[in-house]
Amino acid sequence: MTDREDTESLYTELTDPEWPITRAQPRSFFRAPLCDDLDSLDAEVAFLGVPFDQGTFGRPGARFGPDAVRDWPRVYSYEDPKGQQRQAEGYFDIDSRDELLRGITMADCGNVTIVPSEVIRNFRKLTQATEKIVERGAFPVVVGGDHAITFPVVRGLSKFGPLNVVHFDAHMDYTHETQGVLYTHGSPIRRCRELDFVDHITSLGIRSARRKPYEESQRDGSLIISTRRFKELGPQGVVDLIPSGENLYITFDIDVMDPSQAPGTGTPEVGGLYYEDARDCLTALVERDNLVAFDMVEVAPPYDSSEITTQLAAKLIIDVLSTKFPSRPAEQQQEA
Ligand SMILES: [Mn+2]
Repeated sequence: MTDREDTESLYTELTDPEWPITRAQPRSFFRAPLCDDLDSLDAEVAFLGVPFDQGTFGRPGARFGPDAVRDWPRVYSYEDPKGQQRQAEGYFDIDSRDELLRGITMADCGNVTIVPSEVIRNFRKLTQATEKIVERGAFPVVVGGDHAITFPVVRGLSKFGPLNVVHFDAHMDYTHETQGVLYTHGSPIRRCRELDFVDHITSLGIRSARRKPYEESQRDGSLIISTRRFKELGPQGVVDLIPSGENLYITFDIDVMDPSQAPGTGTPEVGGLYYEDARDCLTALVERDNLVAFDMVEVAPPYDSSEITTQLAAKLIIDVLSTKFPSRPAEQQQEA
């Protein structure tokens, strides 16, 4: 059939037999299949949403982050109209002329069941969910939520100690306590520092800091690279300064990005990273070290413009995953 005949037949037949005329496919990250029971999780990559912004001082809204990233329509790895395919068909990349993530198995494990005003209980659930995901041998990708969620995730990764943490953020997030409260989005890196199995911590892209947490982070041995220094060094120069360890966790606060590219966040700061800076630094780190889990936090859709912040978050997740999990050859896809 010629292309023209094909086009005509599509008009005359009105429906494509491959696609149902209605579809009740649930929203999921990159249209991955759902997993409703962590004890039977069977996938290489496990997405977990944490619709929590009870740790936010100023502008809330990050609780809508997970579903906004799920709904980002143009970056997806599964095209199966019935949503039942186990392995990703992949996401076509114009630079490599190949699909990214082809043949990788992914699952959307849904959201942690957040309850209002019960921060400790919510965090316990998140730690348990993280532990179950790694027990099942899957790679957790946790989508927040505000930055307070990073501590309960990292707490669930003790089997990977010694664990290095690389933290992308405009802010230090190293405040010990605020009016006696330990679990805000101003403290997650400080809480991670208190975990015995966490080894070295690096904070990248910092440009809004106060003296006390800065000096405390220096006392505690953290490496801080400001946005200005990041731009002087370039992404590879930054990676060369970061100590390499046995295992790596990356926490990515979207406010590290320049607000022109990521306005949809509670605490934007002028003068941030651009997409290529962040992508090249992330992929160089993931190529060098053994990344064991990853979070993307502080995407706050109520402040977004044209969904560009959600798009950026979705794209960076794909960049990290496709570096960590190279595509399988097309012919192996069925057997893998
Ligand atoms: Mn942060």
